[in-house]
Amino acid sequence: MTGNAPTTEQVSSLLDDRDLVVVSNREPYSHEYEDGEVTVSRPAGGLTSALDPVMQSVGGTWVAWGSGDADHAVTDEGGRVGVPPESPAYTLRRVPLSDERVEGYYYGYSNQVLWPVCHLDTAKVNAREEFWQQYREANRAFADAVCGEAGDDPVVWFQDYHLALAPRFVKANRPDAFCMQFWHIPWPSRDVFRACPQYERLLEGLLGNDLVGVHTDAYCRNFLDCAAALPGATVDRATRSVVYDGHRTFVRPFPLGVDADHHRDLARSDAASRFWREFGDRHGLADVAVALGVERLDYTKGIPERLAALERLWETRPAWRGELTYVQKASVSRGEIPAYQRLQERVRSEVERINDRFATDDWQPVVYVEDHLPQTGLAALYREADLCLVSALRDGMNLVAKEFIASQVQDPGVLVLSELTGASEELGEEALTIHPRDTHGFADAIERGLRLPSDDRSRRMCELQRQVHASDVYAWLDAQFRTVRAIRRGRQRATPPRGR
Ligand code: GDG
Repeated sequence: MTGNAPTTEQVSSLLDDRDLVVVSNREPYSHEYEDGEVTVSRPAGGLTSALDPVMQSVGGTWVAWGSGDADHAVTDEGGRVGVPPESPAYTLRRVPLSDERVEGYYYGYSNQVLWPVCHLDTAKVNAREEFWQQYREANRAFADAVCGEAGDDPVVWFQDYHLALAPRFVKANRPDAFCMQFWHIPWPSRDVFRACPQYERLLEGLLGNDLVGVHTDAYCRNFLDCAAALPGATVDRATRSVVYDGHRTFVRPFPLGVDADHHRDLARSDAASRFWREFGDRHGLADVAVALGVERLDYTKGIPERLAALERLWETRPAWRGELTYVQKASVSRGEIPAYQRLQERVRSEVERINDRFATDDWQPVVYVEDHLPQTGLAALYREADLCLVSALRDGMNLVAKEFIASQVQDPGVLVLSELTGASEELGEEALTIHPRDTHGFADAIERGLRLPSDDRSRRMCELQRQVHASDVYAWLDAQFRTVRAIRRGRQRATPPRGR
């Protein structure tokens, strides 16, 4: 946690000292068996590692799927365990889900229906009836766990698209709860959202919240358009709110940021320098320009489109052969789903083909890494890269772009950014903006980035860093908790005092 993190007093006062219950699919700590011993995995993702210190300081409850194989061996009879394990500061309540439920709820409905719909790829939707049943049941299980844990008047904060139905289930049981949800992926237009057969049920579930947060203004408008078409719902665009079933839900953009100070410090660390010395030597990166891509192997991230632009560059501007190496850090993700398996095969075979086509005795065009890197390793790649290429076909925000910016502690690099990311709303002016399917324009932008004069690079990076530090993950938390307080104050004023 860095100096920008809110103090216990700040968070508690914004929440009026009410209990905070965070609910997410992934858990912040998981217990696994390793050679018969129980070991603990630490928070990994950006969001988990930002919320964990907040939870440690305010001490609430985190409800999540217990996915580790030793998870249920260390909990009490109610599924609870204190975390962090060495000095417990808050309660992790683990929700057990059978393999069949995970298959249908997570790999099925969440990632083969909601994910493609929200990323505007409706051809990939696989709307099997049993996926929906499992999604409903899993949401019911999360909601039951929340109701079992929450004290009086809690603030319950749901994360993401895995939990669209849970807020209404919670609200039905616990009308005293203030329910809020952050939707981390894009919210599509109404026409696209209707590709999902249960779109009305999903909206009803989400409108059980008091506050729904999305990354951008555009997603906020799309959400209101969808709600306006729900029978029985009334949308008030002036207050950006929806009244449904007698209850008002506010919808607001809260662009997520990263812990920028932390990423800057990682990039300055000795461990990052050591990592780079070894990595750079192994892959012959000392005397070439380096372009970098970092992502899960997901069809929304535009990896084949990026490889096509790089191939075009090496093909039409051969001076860059031997001068520019592209490093692709790719993590296997959702490998049980056929569309993801196809993408993995396609990316690996394209990398091989491009390397076969252009490689020389002492130069390899694409360095492809699937290993999970330590944070310092990733920081080293960000720091040393001359270009970061983000070419998503759709992306709710894209934190890689922001992590790259925060890690520019030496000679500043250049961000090449897809206009189809949420991040483009904030960073598009100082990044080199591309359309990922315009191969020619994309190749031009790569070359332009490589030739950008140093004063132009510094000016752009300075502005980008100002932006990323000003809108970091703690500003994101603060904006949401302030909105919670404003909504609650507004409601208290609207309620006539009792007994008069
Ligand atoms: C979803 C939305 C939205 C990757 N490889 C390694 C590693 N990573 C970390 C990165 C970054 C994270 O993974 C990826 O975050 P993104 O935001 O780019 O993408 P999604 O996973 O799709 O996230 C997205 C986000 O939610 C938050 O709301 O921005 O639009 O799709 O933090 O650093 N980290 C380490 N080693 C790796 O090898 N340590």
